[in-house]
Amino acid sequence: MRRDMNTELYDSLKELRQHVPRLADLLKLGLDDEIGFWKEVVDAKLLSRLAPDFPIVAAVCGGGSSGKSTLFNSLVEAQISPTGGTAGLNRRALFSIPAQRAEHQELLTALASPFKDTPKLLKDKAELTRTGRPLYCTNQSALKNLVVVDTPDFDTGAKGAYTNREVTRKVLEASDILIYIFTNSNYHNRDNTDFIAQMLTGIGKRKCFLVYRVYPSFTEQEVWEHAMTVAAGIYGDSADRYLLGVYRTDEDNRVASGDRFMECRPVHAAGPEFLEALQSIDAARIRLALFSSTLRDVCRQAANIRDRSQIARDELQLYCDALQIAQGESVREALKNFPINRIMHRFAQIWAATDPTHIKLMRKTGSVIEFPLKMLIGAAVWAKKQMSLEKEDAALKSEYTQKVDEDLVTAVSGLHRQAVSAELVVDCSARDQQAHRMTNTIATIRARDKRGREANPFVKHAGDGLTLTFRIDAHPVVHAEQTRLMTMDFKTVLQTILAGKDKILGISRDMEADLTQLAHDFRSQMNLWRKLNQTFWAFLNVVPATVAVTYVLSTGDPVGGAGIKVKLAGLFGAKDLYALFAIPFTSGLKKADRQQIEEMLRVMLQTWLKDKSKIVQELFEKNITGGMLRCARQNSADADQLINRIATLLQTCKVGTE
Ligand SMILES: Nc1nc2c(ncn2[C@@H]2O[C@H](COP(=O)(O)OP(=O)(O)O)[C@@H](O)[C@H]2O)c(=O)[nH]1
Ligand SMILES: [Mg+2]
Repeated sequence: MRRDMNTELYDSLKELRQHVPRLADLLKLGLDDEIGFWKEVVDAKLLSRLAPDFPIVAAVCGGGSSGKSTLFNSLVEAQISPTGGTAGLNRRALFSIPAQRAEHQELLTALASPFKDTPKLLKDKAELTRTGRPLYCTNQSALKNLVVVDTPDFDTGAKGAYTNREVTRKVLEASDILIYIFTNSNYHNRDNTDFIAQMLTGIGKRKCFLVYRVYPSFTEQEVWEHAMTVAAGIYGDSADRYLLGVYRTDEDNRVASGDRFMECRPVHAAGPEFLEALQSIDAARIRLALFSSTLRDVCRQAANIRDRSQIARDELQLYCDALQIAQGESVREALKNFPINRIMHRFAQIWAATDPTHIKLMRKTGSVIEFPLKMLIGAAVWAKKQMSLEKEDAALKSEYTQKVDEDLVTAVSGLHRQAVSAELVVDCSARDQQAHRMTNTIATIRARDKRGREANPFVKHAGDGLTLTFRIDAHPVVHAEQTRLMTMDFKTVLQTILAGKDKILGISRDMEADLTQLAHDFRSQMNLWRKLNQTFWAFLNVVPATVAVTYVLSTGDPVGGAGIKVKLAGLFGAKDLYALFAIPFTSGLKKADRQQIEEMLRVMLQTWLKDKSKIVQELFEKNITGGMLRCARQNSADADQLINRIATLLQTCKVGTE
């Protein structure tokens, strides 16, 4: 059960380690130092140690000549570490690793992670007396899951300074538990225990076995009392919580001469044998306890980065929305002139071609046209334009082409300027869906962001309360794309877009289909009488007096590929309609007829706008905004997934620390 939990925690942490830096990078949080530090802690302090099969690391420590090296050799069952006067001052850490695991280079590195250096195989015992990277040896001891470390001597050196202070700290940091050995001559030496206590305060308290090297004549009571002095020296009042066991090893000359290994026995006869106690250590639990505060810190930092990412993701969304609004504006700018002449012309052709046979017949005889209407339109116009479905006038064509050119240049310049700008400024109708979404996003950001920034993102109601102005900083995620766009020659961008304008001028296959559908819809809406309605038909043949009209959209809806809701204001009102077709206002079209014609024009414009918007939008995205939008959308979607995943992982890690 515990092992499983440990595995789950380990796996979650490992995944977290991948996702957090990736998330920060996706959203360009710019926290490289912070993230770098976080990764280091996770790798060195947690991941390397929490792997479920990671051996228990026990540091043998104590004052000089207490018998550390002798105990170390006894535990690994080999005379490896030099003991006694011949040893000189031990200056390096010596890791003894079960032989079958010594092959794993990563394990070696992980074991010595505080040293930031992989241990080197001990070849010559004299190496121990020189400073340098940690050393290791292999052992064949029965304790397959135990790594024992011989700690350098840390007694006070000159002027109260501790020799090997740093190496000792690193050894203790690398260890899960301590085996503290002391003798009758140093058990009351506060310098030694204070030093250890001080070290443990910095790196986290390790639990400890006490080993008292003592004369056989000492009673259990004496041994216990002296041991408690040491325990209190290291752990103060909380010694109980940290003591794993108290053992004695009786002075023995055969041990001193290297003929025997030390033997440790429990001070209280009922206690478990030393090796047994070592073997039954619950590594997972000890490590969790040891690293829970580090784990909590790491999780807190990860949660913080996730929170900041959420804000950055929202800001990115906001920028994306604003850029789309800016693009929509430019698309409309490019399509400011509706080629009413051309579209009506084409629609009349379609209408005629799809007329039922009997109507075609009636039309030929001219009997569908009523007198007042003939008057209204004017005989001359009628004669000239009736059924004039031949080729479009070349002059009209070039006039419209020129308008489109001008509109495109204005639109492209505007969009390009917005796209490379450090701040997007867009206006939007307050009733607009997109405006709504952006306002909500801004509110969410404000609520989440404790930095209390006011200036950006920014939204302001215009005096009329109907228009919103958004000012949105260019998001770091699109900076690279902005730079790319800026280094491109603007004239080339413009030329490329202008080169694609043929698609704007022509009537696409899609639009043909839409117009045919439109004709069908109109016809099916009319009753039999309406089918004969001369006004409608006559009207289709009155080619408008102008090549193109500038229309006004009353909504700020973004122009997207699908379904545009266009409301036209002011243009096709009663008077405008007459003006458009050069019909005298006094001729008095029936209200119903006028409404029908208006409706037809509205739908035609809408059909055209839908078709062309898509084309222009594609042109703009291909040449200006596409890279930015793609990158923003992709990163935003990826970040979203990571944010959710990180939340789940943090949950698992939190359970792990409880
Ligand atoms: N008489 C006796 N001497 C011991 C025993 N254990 C260690 N020593 C001696 O105590 C001295 C210091 O031991 P050592 O392991 O080098 O201590 P370290 O400096 O803490 O590593 C050496 O001369 C050892 O031979 C023991 O059980 N009995
Ligand atoms: Mg030694």
